[in-house]
Amino acid sequence: MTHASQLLSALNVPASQTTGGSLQVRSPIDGAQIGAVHEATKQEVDAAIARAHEAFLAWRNVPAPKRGELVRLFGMHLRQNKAELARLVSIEAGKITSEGEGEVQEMIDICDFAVGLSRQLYGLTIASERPGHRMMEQWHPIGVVGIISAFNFPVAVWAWNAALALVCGNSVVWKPSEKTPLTALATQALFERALAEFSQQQGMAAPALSHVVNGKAPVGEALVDHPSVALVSATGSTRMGRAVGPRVAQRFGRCLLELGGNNAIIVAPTADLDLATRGILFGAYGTAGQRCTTTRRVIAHASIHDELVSRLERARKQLRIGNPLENGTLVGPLIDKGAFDAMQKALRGAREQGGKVTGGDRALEAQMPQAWYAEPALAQMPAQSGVVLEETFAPILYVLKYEKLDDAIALQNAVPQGLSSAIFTNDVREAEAFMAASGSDCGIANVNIGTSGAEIGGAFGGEKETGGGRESGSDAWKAYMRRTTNTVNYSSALPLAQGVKFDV
Ligand code: UN1
Repeated sequence: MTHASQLLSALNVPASQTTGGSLQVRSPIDGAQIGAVHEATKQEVDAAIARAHEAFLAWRNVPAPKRGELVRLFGMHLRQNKAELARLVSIEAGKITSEGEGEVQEMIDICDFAVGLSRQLYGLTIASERPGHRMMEQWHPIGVVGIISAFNFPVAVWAWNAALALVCGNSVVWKPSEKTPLTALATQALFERALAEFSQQQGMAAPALSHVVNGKAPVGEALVDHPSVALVSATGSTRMGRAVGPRVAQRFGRCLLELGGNNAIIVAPTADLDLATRGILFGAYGTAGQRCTTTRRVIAHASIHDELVSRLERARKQLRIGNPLENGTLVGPLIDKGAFDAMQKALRGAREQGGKVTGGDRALEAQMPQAWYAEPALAQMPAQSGVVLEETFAPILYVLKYEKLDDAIALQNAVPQGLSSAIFTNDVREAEAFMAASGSDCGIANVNIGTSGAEIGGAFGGEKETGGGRESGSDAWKAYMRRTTNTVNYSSALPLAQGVKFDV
């Protein structure tokens, strides 16, 4: 697919960065090789971190609204290059065109959010118990932020982290997925253009605020173990998070983990079934089931279960599978053979557990023998066990039945992951019960809308094996800063807190 090289050159990525390296990059669309990227050595990772740390030392003293100006310029470059970057996302990650564009739009949105935030890094003032004293808190930059991202959102996840980290006064070092290094290099090239413009505008030398280190696990490990990386923000599988979390904790670094999901939609008796069907269809089969927020389970009330399943079946069969760059395609390829094999294994497991499975076969093998397309699958399950408890990154929807809402909520919560969840109901009591403390245990709990496609304005992340981190909107920025509590005595006495006396 020569088109990737044209896009890379339009995005100002030097050919030397994307050819001749040991990391082969393939497009999941047809399996063709589209690049060969250099893999960073440990020394190179260390050097990038050292440069990022040096940049941080200066950047932390730049007023936050000025830091916002850099992110504003970056957002402008993203706007100007949206079509090219989005197409590269489609080619490298296999997303359909509108989802590739949506991904770049998320980057633009988070830049806008971060620019506003750069004037709103508020700390509290706190009433002191002592006369003539004042208490307050300040939020200061934390240092180098290491970002580890996954193939399925190859650039947006970096942007959620980087835009906030930069306005907060930090620098970033990015290890993208080894499956999607090209979009990372293109994003970095756009950022460097913004940085050059900013530096010229400010009359200063461009600080080395952002670095990309490509490669496999050892590159991630070098980032994770480095004492100068104050925060490691990692998105990916629970297995990856289990490896990263303790290593960062070992050196008392900070972690922001956004790991697997096993997201469910409860469909209640009063649900608008048209809406529910559409929400489930996009949630389960959009992005070929490769979002951490993908709908993996439907828990349907017995009274509407059969009707819902027949609607889903009808719609599922109409989904057009194919080249994601072609108009009308709704389901693109899986990222690679490993993903297809995992899907087949899960479907075998579902059948062994008594599930009734439709779909799931390989598609378009004759046209694209080196690529891995699959029919979306639906599995009606007798119980929630085995494969249903696992996150399989593929378009498989498990359907379960319930009688009482409490049972549905218990089922929805009875998985190890806790990212996203939803209920379709027109009963306000049910909707509120689902969102209450005793309702969904996930980081995201929606009503009459699916589990995926969250806006950047809210905090994004989840509980349990999802890792507990929150990225993106609301007050997620606080994870990228350190808090200092300041007590100032403006009296001429020295009263101790809690009334303690200590006079000689
Ligand atoms: C992910 O799959 O890693 O809610 C994140 C969504 C997107 C984010 C998905 N905004 O689907």
